[in-house]
Amino acid sequence: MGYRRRDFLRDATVAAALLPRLARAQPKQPVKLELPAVIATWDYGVELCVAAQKSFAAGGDLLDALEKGVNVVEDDPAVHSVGYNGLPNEDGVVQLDASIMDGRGHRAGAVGAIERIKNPISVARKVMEKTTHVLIVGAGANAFAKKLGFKEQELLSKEVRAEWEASRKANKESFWRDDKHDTVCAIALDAKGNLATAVSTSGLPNKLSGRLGDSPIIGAGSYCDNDVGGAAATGIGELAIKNAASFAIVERMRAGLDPTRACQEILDRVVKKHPEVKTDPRAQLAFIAMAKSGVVGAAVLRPQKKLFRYALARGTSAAPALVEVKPLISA
Ligand code: SD4
Repeated sequence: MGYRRRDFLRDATVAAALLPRLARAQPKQPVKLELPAVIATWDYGVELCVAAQKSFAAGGDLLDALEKGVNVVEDDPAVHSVGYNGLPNEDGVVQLDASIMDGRGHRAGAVGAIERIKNPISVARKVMEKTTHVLIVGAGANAFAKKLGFKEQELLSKEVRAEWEASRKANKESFWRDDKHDTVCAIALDAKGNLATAVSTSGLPNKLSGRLGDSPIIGAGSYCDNDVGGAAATGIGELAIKNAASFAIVERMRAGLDPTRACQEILDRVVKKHPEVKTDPRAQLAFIAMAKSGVVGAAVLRPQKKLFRYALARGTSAAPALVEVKPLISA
């Protein structure tokens, strides 16, 4: 049967009716975000991003940019709970944890409970690059660092020691303040689309000697997959470890969630598994994430004295933005 004028008119009418819908159904052009991109936790994330941008601008590799950025925070005496002037454990000793993960080759390195070395992220990078291991802890980590020429030094300033000693005399608990949640976490995406993550911390104040938090545990404190994205955590490390939080966030992104939804979903899951966190004002947990596209996201459990914000740098010259994150619960 031939194609008649009547058929043509019918098809043309149907097509015309469908047109707006078809136009709407066109796949959206993905917005091209400027690269490299760096996201980093807390307000000092700005200084981290600026150092990383400088490194990228000077031709530095993805890992150089992340390491240099984290080093700036580790070196900053005003930042408690990371590197120099970090918060001591129950014995008055600063024990630091750090990890780095390179999406290229899915490589990782970490150190735990390392002492007297102000830049544990740099030691973690050496673990990744110079050994077949992922995690070295305690005296072994110190010996490894020493062999590579890292200088040992006192990490505790007089002021923080005095504060810690005073709290021992008064009430141990008083050493805890919610403004001391400030592990540095950073995720970078270079112009070639490669991802890496880095985390560095002195961990929870007054922790038991030898306690490792989530920060040196790949999959808990940080994780990245070059095909999908990266994620990292700050807050009560035990919660992040028990829920393999960073790994879980990346897997939710792999399933198609945007970084913010992925972070929120895993935070929801933590709350469901540990309902006590809803009423414990000390229970804090926050995540940052970046997808392979450069889209970023974050989530935080509760408000605290120091707002949870992240710094975000796009490109190598624009000043990083500071973005506030709305808490999941209100108190
Ligand atoms: C830890 N997650 O050792 C770290 C502490 C932290 O903000 O992030 N504080 O459990």
